[in-house]
Amino acid sequence: MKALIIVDVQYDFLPGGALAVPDGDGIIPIINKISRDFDLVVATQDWHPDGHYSFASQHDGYEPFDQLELNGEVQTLWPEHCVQGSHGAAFSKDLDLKPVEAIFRKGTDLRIDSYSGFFDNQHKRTTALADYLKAKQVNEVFICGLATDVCVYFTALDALRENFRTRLIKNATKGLDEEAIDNAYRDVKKKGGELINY
Ligand code: VGL
Ligand code: ZN
Repeated sequence: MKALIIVDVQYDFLPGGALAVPDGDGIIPIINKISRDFDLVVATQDWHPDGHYSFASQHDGYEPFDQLELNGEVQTLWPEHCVQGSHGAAFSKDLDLKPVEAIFRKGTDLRIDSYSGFFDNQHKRTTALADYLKAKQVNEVFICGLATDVCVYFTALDALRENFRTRLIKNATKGLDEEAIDNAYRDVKKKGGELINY
């Protein structure tokens, strides 16, 4: 059984948003078309409490995209984005949510960031996405959405770790940084994932 995972198609990651992915909106019609072909479609939603530690504004002297060490891990600092209940955290109205059976929210712990739709960045807390998919007899996942080099990438890595056959749909994902996107593609392939165009 195959499932489509739609990652973070939220206003803050779209043009005009706080952490906009250039041309991020271009993938929405493609996702809407693809999602009709799947028996199971789920979505992830970045959903941070106000004052989340991943926000540069929480760290004196730091700017968005700077890095610092948090809980022993390197954390990239971001502009404030996807604050719970805000417009920026909402799914784009252009994304067809009708086929989406379940939504997995992440980044809800004030102190720990979560790029992957499966686990937080420290692999301490699960969203239960893997158990959900396994309970539905899913063994293959297709991943699309935003941003290729951040949440799509880490979701793909965890899907591989959870032993799903993992395909990343290149023409239905957009990223922030060209070099990071290339590295993400290469790493997903190296770890046994497949890159496809749909
Ligand atoms: C994301 C940075 C911070 C993403 C989420 O959805 O790719 N990127 N939070
Ligand atoms: Zn975030």
